[in-house]
Amino acid sequence: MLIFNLMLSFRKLMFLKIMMLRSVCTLYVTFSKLMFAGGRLKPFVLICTFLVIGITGYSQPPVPYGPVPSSAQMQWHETGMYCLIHFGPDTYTDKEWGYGDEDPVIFNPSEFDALQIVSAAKAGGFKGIVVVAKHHDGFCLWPTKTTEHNISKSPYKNGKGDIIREFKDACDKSGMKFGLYCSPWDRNSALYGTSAYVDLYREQLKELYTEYGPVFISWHDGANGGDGYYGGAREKRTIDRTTYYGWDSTWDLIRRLQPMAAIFGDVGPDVRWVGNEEGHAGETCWATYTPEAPDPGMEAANGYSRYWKATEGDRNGKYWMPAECDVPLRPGWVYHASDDQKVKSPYTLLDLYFKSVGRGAALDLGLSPDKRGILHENDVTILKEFGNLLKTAFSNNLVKGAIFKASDIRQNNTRQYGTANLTDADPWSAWVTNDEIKTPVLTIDLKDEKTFNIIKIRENIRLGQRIDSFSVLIYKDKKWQKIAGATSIGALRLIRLQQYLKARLVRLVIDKAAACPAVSEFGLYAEPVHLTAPVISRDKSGSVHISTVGAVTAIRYTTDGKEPTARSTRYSGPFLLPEGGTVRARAFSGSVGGERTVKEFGLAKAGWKVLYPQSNDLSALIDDDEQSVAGINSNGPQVTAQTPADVVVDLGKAVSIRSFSFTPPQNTRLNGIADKYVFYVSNDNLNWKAEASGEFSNIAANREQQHIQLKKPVKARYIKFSAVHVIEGQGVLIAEIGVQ
Ligand code: FUL
Repeated sequence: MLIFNLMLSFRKLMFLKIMMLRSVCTLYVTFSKLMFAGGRLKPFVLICTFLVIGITGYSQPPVPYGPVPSSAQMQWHETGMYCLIHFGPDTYTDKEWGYGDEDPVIFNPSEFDALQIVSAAKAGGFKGIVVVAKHHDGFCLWPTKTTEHNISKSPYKNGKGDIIREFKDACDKSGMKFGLYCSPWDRNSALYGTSAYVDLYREQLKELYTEYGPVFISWHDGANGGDGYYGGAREKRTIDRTTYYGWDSTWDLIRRLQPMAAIFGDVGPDVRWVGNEEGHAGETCWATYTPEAPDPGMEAANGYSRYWKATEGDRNGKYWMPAECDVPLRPGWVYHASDDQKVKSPYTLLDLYFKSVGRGAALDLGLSPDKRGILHENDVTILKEFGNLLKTAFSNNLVKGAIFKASDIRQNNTRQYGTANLTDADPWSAWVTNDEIKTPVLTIDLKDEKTFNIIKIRENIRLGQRIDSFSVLIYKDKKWQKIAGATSIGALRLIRLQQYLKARLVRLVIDKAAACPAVSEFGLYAEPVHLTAPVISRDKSGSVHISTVGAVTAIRYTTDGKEPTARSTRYSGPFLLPEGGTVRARAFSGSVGGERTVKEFGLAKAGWKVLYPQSNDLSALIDDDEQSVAGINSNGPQVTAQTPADVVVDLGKAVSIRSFSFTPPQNTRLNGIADKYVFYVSNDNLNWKAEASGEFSNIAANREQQHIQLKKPVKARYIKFSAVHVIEGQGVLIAEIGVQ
């Protein structure tokens, strides 16, 4: 041990000598240069500076590892969570994507209130908003000179309105950051597909970034090309998304006008799409990334593709290109009254927060003002509850005041690199070790036993992503026991334990690092105890089952639209709901109620039969289980992106149908995903009447159940779902078909 310590001291001494020597040389060179340049006082100042550095600790800063964030990316990391606002003609047509032929006259919000929307986002703990200034339908929410298809042609404020200005002012007023999303795909423009459109698109960006800055993010989505109005041509236009937009020049333009804006796109350049619209990054999620062409066969007809790697990033990626996780608060991005009960719950949002922000990415939550031009009451309440939850969960860092003992501190310089940096107000000041120490240990004495279920850790990302993996241990039963471990840290890593743990001594062990670690925060927290939302399901016979986990005294439910209270019907076993309806349920512990679940059911499928195609077993598409998938590829010739595939279902008896639903497979593949449909009904399985047709907009990215309302209710015994187009591949994959 003594020899080891002596060797260590010798190494440190040598290290110091080398450093001193290096500094002296540098000084000598500088000194000579200045002398040569005729400077008289400057060398003196330099000598003094050198002496000060020497006396105060000859600090040798750690060298960054790999790519590091730019200033624009740093401010984006610090923003962490923001909201994406979709509001425009689609709000009034009840669609996710407009075709481009919408009459501006339909855009006339009676109570538009940007401050109500921005304030609700702020109450939810979000730090900024991104407004969709133009979506795929091409309607511009600001009075642009680039196209007639804009707000000045709407009755809103007699054509004098400017939604972007109002949002911008509301952000300034409430201290929220502001960002913009101007869709490159424009289904209205006659020029789309030509180079003149690219010029026009850049002009739109120029207007936006000159008039409405500063923006913290410039958001660009990847849905490009397909059919549309295109100035009346009503045709399909295909572009080569890798070359058409000339993104490099567009990025240059944005950088010039908004140098502090992070540019978001499917593959960066500053922030990458995480690869799903479910709001979560991979369990491992590196901020570094090397974009590659999409996997072969993954390119979609409308330009969508899946970047499988994006969810995780690349450990030694070429660029600093962290992930953004976008997800709507409701099932879709645009307001639909039929989704009023489907707003994600505060605990669902908290879960997404852990899986996005807590994995070093950002959370971008979609908000959709309703036809009035404000957020629906349910959305406002949920945002507020989520904000409170977040605040409560992270209000008390249990390591404050604890005693920290690090196995190593860089050059023993506790002031600059010591453990006090782990809990100070600066999120990036860090505990750093000497270059050769890559697997240090930090022991924390909390002084008392404390209960926690959240572990928080951060790296000083200005020095790159240095740590490969780490473990957290507690001292229990006279030994150190591992309670958690993870890989990537980066800007933030939150670990949410399955259960609350009690400990006085906690240890952070860096298991592997590419360079000496620079840990800038360590925290332990306890989220409020809560009763989990029950799970509601219905079997094929029409029986509803409700279950929950944890210690509860009762589950209570309603089927009449009322909120379940401690006096509502107590669930004592499955009950029948063959005609469908809405079930609301909550767990109770005494009189304290947990989070509620709302589930809507259509007609039970007990007597249903798939009549066509007959060749294989297709019962999976009417088994009320969205995880089981039926494949149809035997519709005469092989089903391709152009050839329709039909499914005929016998409902057993004539029923009244208000709407039909279609559930795509719940995976992320594009193969076999229907994006255009016709829905027919019949009473004799011979004469068919088309009751609805259209596109499942955005189904490539968002796999929510599609709900199509018929113009008026019809009575029928047979239904036919015809997939007239699939995004990719041959054949159609269907998880579920239903009627309501
Ligand atoms: C996607 C769009 O196609 C969706 O409609 C939505 O705007 C989402 C945020 O981005 O690319």
